[in-house]
Amino acid sequence: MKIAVFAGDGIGPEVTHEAVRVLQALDLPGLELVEGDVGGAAWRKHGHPLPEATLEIARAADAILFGAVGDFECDHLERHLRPEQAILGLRKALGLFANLRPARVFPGLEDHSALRPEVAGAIDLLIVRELNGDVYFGEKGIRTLDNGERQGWDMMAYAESEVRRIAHVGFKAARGRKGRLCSVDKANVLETSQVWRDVMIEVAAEYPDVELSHMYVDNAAMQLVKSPGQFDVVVTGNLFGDILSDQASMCVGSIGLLASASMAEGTKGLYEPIHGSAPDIAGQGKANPMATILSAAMLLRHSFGREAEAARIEAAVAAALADGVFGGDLGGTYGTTAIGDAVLGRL
Ligand code: GGG
Repeated sequence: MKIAVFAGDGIGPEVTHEAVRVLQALDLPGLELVEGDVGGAAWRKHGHPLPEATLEIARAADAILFGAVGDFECDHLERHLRPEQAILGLRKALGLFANLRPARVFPGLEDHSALRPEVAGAIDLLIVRELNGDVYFGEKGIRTLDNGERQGWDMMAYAESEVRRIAHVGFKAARGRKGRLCSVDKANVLETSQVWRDVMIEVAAEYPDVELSHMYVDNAAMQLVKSPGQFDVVVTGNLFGDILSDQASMCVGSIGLLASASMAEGTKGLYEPIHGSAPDIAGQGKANPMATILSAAMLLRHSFGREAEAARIEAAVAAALADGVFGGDLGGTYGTTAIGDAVLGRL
């Protein structure tokens, strides 16, 4: 049970530390934690955000627990040296193409000010974000136009095979839930989205028990705010999924609560909070580690089949929230360590 732990930048080390404490408290047989450098922290030490040594640790591990990357002090660097290239590089190198981002309202948070109580109880959705394609990985550059202006460009592309494999993940997930899959695209404007939609319809024929619907991304953003309870599984591309899942996090209270699993064809997975490095609160002991603790639960479930332990962690987080253990992100006063202690005490 070899787990690579890549804490990264900003609040990454603080929140990852709490998730590791939770994993260690479970007394899992054969648990081995191997740390590696990523992001701005790795660039400072090794001159690269994803050093070869870190990639080796990742390849040798059964699963990866990832904190966050992002560092303003690296803004001047060329793109391939920026901290974010660590997570993008890991996703690409390990073939992690499917990102599962569940969002549900924990008991005790229904009346939280970030929510509308009348819709809160109904929210239990899963965003399936494609992770290896789209503008993220297309060719890109900055060129000079004839009039002397600089023009930035990013190529957006999706091959049928890339859409097909994420479609299967979405349909299978919907099959294990309420049986509804909403595919989000921008097919009225983008050719990539037309291919995306065509493939979704083709794959749907293999899942007659799943109800497929389509939504333009602008409408999906609006519907998420208006009536988030209508969604079961949402499958979408890399960029739209990145944006919509941050939005979904505020439907359930805070981005500090959303965990994620990034999956490959095999069993290896990378697990991380959906939030970034939050440099404004880094090192102050203020960050909410629950999203990372919940990511550790997803790690145990998806990479090791340890459903009982995963459920124990999730129940402990839910119990802490029900008892009012709120971090600053939820308007409370609990700090990072206190939240970790509260979850550990309820395990
Ligand atoms: N834990 C998530 C994280 O560190 N995010 C920073 C980031 O730049 N992510 C890129 C992405 O998810 O698309």
